Amino acid sequence: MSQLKAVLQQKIEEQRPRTQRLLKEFGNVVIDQVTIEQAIRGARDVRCLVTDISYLDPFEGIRFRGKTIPETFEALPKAPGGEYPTVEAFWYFLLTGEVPTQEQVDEVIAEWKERRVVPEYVYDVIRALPKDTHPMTMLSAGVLAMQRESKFARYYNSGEFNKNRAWEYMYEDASDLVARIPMIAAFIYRYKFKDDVHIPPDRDLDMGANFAHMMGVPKPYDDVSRMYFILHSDHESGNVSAHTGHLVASALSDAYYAYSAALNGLAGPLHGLANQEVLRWIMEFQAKLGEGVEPTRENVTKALWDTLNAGQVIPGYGHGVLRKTDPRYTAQREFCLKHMPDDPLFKLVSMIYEVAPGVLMEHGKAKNPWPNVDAQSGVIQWHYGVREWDFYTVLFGVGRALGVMANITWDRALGYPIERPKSVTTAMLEEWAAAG
Ligand code: AMX
Repeated sequence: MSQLKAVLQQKIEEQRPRTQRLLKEFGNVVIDQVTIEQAIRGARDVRCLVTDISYLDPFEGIRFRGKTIPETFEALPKAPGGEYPTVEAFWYFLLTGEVPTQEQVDEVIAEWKERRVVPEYVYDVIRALPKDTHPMTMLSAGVLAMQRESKFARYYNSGEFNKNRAWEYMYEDASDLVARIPMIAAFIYRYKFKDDVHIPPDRDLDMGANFAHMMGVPKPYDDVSRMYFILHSDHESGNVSAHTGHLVASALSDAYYAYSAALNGLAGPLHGLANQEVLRWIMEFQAKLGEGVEPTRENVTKALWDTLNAGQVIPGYGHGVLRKTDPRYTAQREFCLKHMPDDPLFKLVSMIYEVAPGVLMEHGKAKNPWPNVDAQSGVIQWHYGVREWDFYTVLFGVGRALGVMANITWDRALGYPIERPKSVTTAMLEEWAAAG
């Protein structure tokens, strides 16, 4: 058994009695109430999900396993010659809550090289789609096609299914999926945008560096990839992609079914697709401005108001939980300030950052006028030559797999049941409203 799996098993054995005790002794303790508004408006802020992988404070932002983004970057072993931790180190940390040693990281890196082989039929499925199909559809279809490989599904059908051991098979699928999804993503990129000419993987490289290599983008894109996948991994359980993954897996659907579904949610413009929307907005703005005309506070302000007055949202701004600038935005901004401070698009994004919160406050609708992760991420991709913005949500999907896969492994470990919230009718709400 790998060190990661052994440590995970130990953590699971320590955690199970805590969950059991809460259920048996304190199951009736009330932790929230639900208002009519929350029932109608997307269950916002209702506390009814449990995860230890990450926690999102509205003002502080995300903590992965108790650590802020800077603390996470600081604590984990870095890739050789890189500024950021390897994705493999982060995976170990997300699953176990422990900072791995270099030796433990090396073991995961070696394991992923074995796991990452994608069956050829997955690529055939993607190739069978019309070439102008959205890359997110291709990714979701590729992941779904791979369901045939599920060790969890095979175990379930073996006649020996034991709930206590289900996590082991989910862990196998989860590990295969996180190792394979960057391969599928790089394939989609080169199939769609680089004349179907592919670059074989390099056995000497960790996941982030190998992804950059297969994309055909030189350094520091290896570090960009590591940073990007870590930042996009998890944002507690309630967001559309994480929640979808958790929900689908709760029916004992395997990791491939669950993650294909999660990707379909990520593909929505109010969620992951917002990063592509940000780039589209910026390009439309520049086109309207005309060749050689500099963006100014005045013309950016006007463009933002034009968007709002047309009844559209400003992509990359606002959030369901956050009430300040997203630290994932800040982390990427710091990268830009260090590596590409003079990039014209970065300057424009910075100008939008100066102006948009004020505009949104004056507009008076958004509860959070500050930027989220998507406001900054596309600009970095653009800078390093990945300019096909249709592809950006696929990158998000590669990163988000880490969080969803860690969560559904733990879901099975802790024996979480099928998820099934209760609905009520409008007439019932009216009755309760009348009764005060
Ligand atoms: N521009 C314009 N209006 C906005 C807005 C924005 N960026 N953000 C919120 N609003 C509006 C909402 O549309 C809503 O209007 P309505 O009352 O007419 O329906 C009102 O403000 C209140 O919304 P809210 O409670 O502040 O936000 P929410 O929790 O309902 O939605 C989110 C959150 C992210 C969907 C929303 O802020 C939004 O649409 N932002 C733009 C898209 C985006 O950046 N999405 C990415 C989020 C991060 C991610 O998941 N990747």
